[in-house]
Amino acid sequence: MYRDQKITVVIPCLNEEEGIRMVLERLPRFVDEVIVVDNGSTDDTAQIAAGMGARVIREDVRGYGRAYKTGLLHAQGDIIVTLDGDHSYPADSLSYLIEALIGSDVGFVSASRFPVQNPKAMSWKSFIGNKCLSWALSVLFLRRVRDSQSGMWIFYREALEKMNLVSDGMAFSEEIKIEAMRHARIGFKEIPINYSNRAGEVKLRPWRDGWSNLVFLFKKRLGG
Ligand SMILES: Nc1nc2c(ncn2[C@@H]2O[C@H](COP(=O)(O)OP(=O)(O)OP(=O)(O)O)[C@@H](O)[C@H]2O)c(=O)[nH]1
Ligand SMILES: [Mg+2]
Repeated sequence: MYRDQKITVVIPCLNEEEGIRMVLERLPRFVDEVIVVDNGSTDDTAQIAAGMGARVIREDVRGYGRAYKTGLLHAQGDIIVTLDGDHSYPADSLSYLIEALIGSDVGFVSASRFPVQNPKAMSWKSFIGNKCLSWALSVLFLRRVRDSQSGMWIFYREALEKMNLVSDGMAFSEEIKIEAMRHARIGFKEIPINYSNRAGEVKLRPWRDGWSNLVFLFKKRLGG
């Protein structure tokens, strides 16, 4: 519990045996529930997470969004925090991020990796891809967003009831932010965080994922 709020952390994982141990070790003790969504890993991610006390939920259909949709269905906390299993987000900074949510007038906070504090943490391809997608989102939805691809969000669970989340892929990251900012009773803001190099192998397919995210943004803009 943190300030009388039950806290759930949801972590989607595809072969993150290297990172997940470090992420779980760094999580603060006040976290009430940790859900690791195992997206068909062939390594020891699930065993390590379960051994460290996380609730492991299996989702065999691959996809970042798919993994999140399954994991979020099981979350029971008042406040949900998400992050990658690759140890790139600051798992020990949860109180700073939760305070930012509680102290604000919005229901959804996204942790922005920009401005980049450690230039080595993000490849140039990811940097350019993120900038282009963030720019496209900002222009299409008339709202400045610095980091449309951030995977660390802090939000009230009740916000989920108001959102229409359908994407199975990486575009889920933009979709949840757009849904939050468009809904008058949720509201969206970003706060900066420190970001580190990921542990383990890169899973992102920059060209394919970048392109499908861009197509998603246009479809979402046109389709409502
Ligand atoms: N790419 C990808 N990630 C998945 C999938 N299912 C679960 N994940 C997890 O979702 C999180 C985000 O994926 P990453 O590959 O780290 O994406 P990213 O953070 O944009 O890219 P990096 O900068 O390489 O970390 C990680 O914890 C993955 O293990 C999937 O189907 N594809
Ligand atoms: Mg990552």
